[in-house]
Amino acid sequence: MRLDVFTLFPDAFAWFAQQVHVARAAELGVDLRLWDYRSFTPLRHGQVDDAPYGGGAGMVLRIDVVCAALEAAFRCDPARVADTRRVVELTPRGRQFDDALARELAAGDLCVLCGRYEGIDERVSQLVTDRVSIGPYVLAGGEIAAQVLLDAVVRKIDGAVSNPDSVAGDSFSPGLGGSLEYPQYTRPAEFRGWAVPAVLLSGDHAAVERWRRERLDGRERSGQG
Ligand code: 6GU
Repeated sequence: MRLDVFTLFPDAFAWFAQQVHVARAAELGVDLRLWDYRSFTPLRHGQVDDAPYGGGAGMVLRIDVVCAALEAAFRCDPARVADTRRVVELTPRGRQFDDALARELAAGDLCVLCGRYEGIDERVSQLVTDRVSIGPYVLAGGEIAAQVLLDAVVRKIDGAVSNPDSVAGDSFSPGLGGSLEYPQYTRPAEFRGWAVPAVLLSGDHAAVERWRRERLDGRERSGQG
């Protein structure tokens, strides 16, 4: 499986690439490649962005720069890259990312385009299969969003997480019927007077199961209650 990431800040992915499940995926043949738009720009002085037509604040990543990077990486017409893989643009205007989409994106080769500044020229829509946001708020760039997406996608790759039960039981996964995981405790059994629920220490597996089932979907209340 190929995972190609296009970014102006490849260094931002160094920590991510070292995560245990990502390193494990690499051993299983997942080929993570980071591409710097700036290395492929056809413009002088490494220029990658420009002012928006119609005026307004900020700078927009140029479509010719994005195309040049895709062409160099895949050695084909940039508009054809989407014929063989999902091509995801990360943008706050995209469809909200969730567990089901993570599962879909893990099923084959994946190409991820990070935006910066005010985003990528809208004509990037000619190149992508998906436009994805990680939530209803605006980040300065797509790099953190890409790592959120890739972290979740790599977890779905068979063998990337050593204990498969750990992925099957993830919050929001079909294994939990889309629910959140139950609460977890570990030693000490009591600390500062804060006790672990007695049922978890009882050794009664059926009772533990029942207790956990009752606590699925224990969504935390927001500040407003
Ligand atoms: Cl994918 N990008 C940016 N810049 N902001 C976001 C986002 C993406 N998802 C939520 N906010």
